[in-house]
Amino acid sequence: MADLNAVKQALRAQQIETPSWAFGNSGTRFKVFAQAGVPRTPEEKIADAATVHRFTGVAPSVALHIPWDRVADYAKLSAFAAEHGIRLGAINTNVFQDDDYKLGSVTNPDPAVRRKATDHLLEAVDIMDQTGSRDLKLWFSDGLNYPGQDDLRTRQDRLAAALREAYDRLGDDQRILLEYKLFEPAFYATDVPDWGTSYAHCVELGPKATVCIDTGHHAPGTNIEFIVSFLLRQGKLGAFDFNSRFYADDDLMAGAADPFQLFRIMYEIVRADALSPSYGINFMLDQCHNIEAKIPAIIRSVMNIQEATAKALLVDRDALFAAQAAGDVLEANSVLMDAYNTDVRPLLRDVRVDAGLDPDPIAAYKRSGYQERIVADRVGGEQAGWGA
Ligand code: PSV
Ligand code: MN
Repeated sequence: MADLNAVKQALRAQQIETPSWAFGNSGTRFKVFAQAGVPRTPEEKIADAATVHRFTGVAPSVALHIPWDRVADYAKLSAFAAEHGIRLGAINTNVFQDDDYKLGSVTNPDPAVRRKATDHLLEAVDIMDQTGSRDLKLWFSDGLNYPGQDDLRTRQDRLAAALREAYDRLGDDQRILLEYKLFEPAFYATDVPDWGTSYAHCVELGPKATVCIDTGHHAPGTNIEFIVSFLLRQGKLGAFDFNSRFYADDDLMAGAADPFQLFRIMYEIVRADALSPSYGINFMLDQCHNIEAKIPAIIRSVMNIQEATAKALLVDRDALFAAQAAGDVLEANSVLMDAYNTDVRPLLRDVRVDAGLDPDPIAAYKRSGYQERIVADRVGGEQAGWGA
């Protein structure tokens, strides 16, 4: 049996990073449905992220995306976050929205465009120096739409060169998180399409480069927990971008589409004793709330991850390992399923009450009047949005 006190302690210590862009407007290429009260500035996004932390107690940092969150003084922004009880987390780069990047950023055939893109990565490390962020998160939309459009192999060389420059610019306590994505916006070939490509580049770079798994970036049916377990064994899993998908990169609330998959992922984390913040994995969300209210959707995502984690912590590992060693297929599966089928909501309510929080974060948020306040206050100016 899992030790209930240890389970509670682990849940209390868990940390989940929210993404600044999830608080802003987002949509599909067909329509962005704007919502009242959406932040207009990085400071307002930070205030919303702090609100998620206030009600959940486990979301003490917010990731920034540059240039969406560009400010004149990042040290001041960091102090602003601290005043609100949170800190600035990963710095996400954006080399996918300028006209120059039509044929790629760091893998573009034009050396001037590659220089511009690489300079942006270096600028992001300058920002990290000011915000105190540890993580530089890199995602490249680079790829090809048509066979023959460019040379697949040369593009890997260009990618490696840019990564090397960024890596060499890192401080002692900073690291690269290299994210992969199967497709989109490129439809034929993406330059970092899968974990193997990301892993190989990270190994070539050195110990300060690790893989970021965005759960929405795989082919349907991919066994993500296998990737998690493999990368953990290699010491190369740096971060998650959690979200849910039904078809492609849907960016829905974590745990909404496939809570069982999220449980299986969290089991591998628990299995490797990698849950504690001291292990160094950055458990981030990367979501877009196109039709649902944003702050409660983010709170719900945090709660879903907590539930998957609680179930993973409840797995009776002695019984599981014994059944596995005995080759008892049915028993091993049943031990795992017992944990998954446990209703952990009462346990999590206890954990929250012990931490001085409301047991029901969404109800508490609704009662707090925060939503009404931001709707009343945030009038005029331009709402923040994905891509704005
Ligand atoms: C790309 O789809 C991605 O997952 C990367 O993490 C980007 O930085 C993020 O989405 C932007 O929303
Ligand atoms: Mn992502």
